[in-house]
Amino acid sequence: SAPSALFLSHESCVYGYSHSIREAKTQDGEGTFTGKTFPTLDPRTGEVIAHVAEGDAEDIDRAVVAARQAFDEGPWPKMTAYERSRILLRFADLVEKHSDELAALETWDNGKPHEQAAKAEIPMFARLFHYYAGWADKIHGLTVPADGNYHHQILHEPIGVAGQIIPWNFPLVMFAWKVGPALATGNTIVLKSAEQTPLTALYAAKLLHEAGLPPGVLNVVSGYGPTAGAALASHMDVDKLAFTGSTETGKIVLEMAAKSNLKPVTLELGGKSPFIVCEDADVDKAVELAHFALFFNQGQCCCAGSRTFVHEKIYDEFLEKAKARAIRRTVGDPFKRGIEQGPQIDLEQFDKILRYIRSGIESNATLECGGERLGSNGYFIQPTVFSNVQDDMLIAQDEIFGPVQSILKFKDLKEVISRANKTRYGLAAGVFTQNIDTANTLSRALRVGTVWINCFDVFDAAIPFGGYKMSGQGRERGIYSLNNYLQVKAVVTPLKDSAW
Ligand code: TXE
Repeated sequence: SAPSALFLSHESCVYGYSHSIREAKTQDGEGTFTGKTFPTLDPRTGEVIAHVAEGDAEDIDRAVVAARQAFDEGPWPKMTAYERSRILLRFADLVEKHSDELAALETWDNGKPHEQAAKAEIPMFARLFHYYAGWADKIHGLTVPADGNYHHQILHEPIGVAGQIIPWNFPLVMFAWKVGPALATGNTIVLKSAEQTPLTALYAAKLLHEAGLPPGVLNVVSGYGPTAGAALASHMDVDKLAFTGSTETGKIVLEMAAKSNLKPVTLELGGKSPFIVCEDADVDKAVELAHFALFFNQGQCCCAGSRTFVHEKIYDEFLEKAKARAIRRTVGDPFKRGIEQGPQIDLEQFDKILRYIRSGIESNATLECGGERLGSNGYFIQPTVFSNVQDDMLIAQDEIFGPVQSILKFKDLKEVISRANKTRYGLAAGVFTQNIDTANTLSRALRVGTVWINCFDVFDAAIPFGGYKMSGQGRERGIYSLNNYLQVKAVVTPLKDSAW
């Protein structure tokens, strides 16, 4: 019979979660095809948390076969929508019940502050599934009064087997953005988690199974991008691909999708979001929000406000206060109370961020504070602030994905609009002003998928998220995300004149 998930096994878990993780094997107890494993590391120390079964192309293939069988033979797509909704609701309730384990695993595998995981991300994860459970029985087509003596029906059908590739910065939230709409619309799934953070996807899959999700509907494969990820993107029997990650890899998977079976692709990619502080801003509040916009989640957010544009009239005061705030930021063990910043995800990202800091110094931006690793263990980086940043510097153009704030000075609105838009990205923007006209002008002029005015990183299950330009294609969350997983079928039937 089709396995409900392909995963894990193997020892060496601490904290008492080993039991749950070990349980998360395939239903029939199979391991991966090759029997290979890879270690997942604790970013606080670089030590191994667990060895995870390493899925490769053959495992993706088995997972796709299982998902196809579950799609074709049911019961999932053929269940009543209400039954599907009930399973999703039960899952969301189980998430709430197991929120302690999920939050601890998320922090352990990712390094994010435990308070953030426990108070914001796990509740958001459950909320997303409550939201999508609500959609399951409200998805329907149309009847259209088209020309001619015909009955025109438009059916909205599940697309089939969805391939989903997710990153490591918000492992559970990314899981929900992808799995939620795909399940609500009646699809089956093969999901490849990020190799840095495989644990919570496995735990969530186990809970979905417990909630009553039938075998084969969700198949989680842990593994690497160029092997498992590439096999999924180029698979001939996957009907749709959803990807979140770097713009570079986004281009690769789009090409693979085109070269294989032309599966439609949604992409949520990198960003270089402007955060614009206007001259009328309350400086203290603007400093705090700009700090949050950049440093939240160790700076590892696709929508991070990574270009802080400050009006020249308040620039000096803002700079002093932004620097003081960064120096005050508490960095350390993410399991400790009051810690605002944990370690970066891994050595590769850690090195990348330090390289960008060196590039900022070499290009003559002014290093106001930070700039170095913190301690000698794990992947901690000092909160770093650069001033005197110019648009053409690498630190103002590339996604650093770390705790590095770049502050730029501007004179007027026209200028800042043009500079804010002068990037290959278009994911989000922040605007800080007390003037409604300025807010309206900027929100219309900025070529980005989300504009936050006097707030930042406000996320809601019902509000679409996605990018302009090279930040992606399509939208996730909200009503828009459902269409990513639906086919549209027109059914035309002649009407008998005599029937009228
Ligand atoms: O990303 P990748 P990485 C950005 C951020 C970061 C940079 C690199 O700037 O510094 O990307 O991070 C899978 N075929 N973002 O290397 O490679 C991979 O296994 C198929 C922004 O982690 O894009 C993982 O599951 N799949 C971002 C996922 O793609 C492949 C979040 C993301 O990895 C693959 C993360 C391949 N050839 C990083 N290669 C955001 N938008 O939030 C890799 N993968």
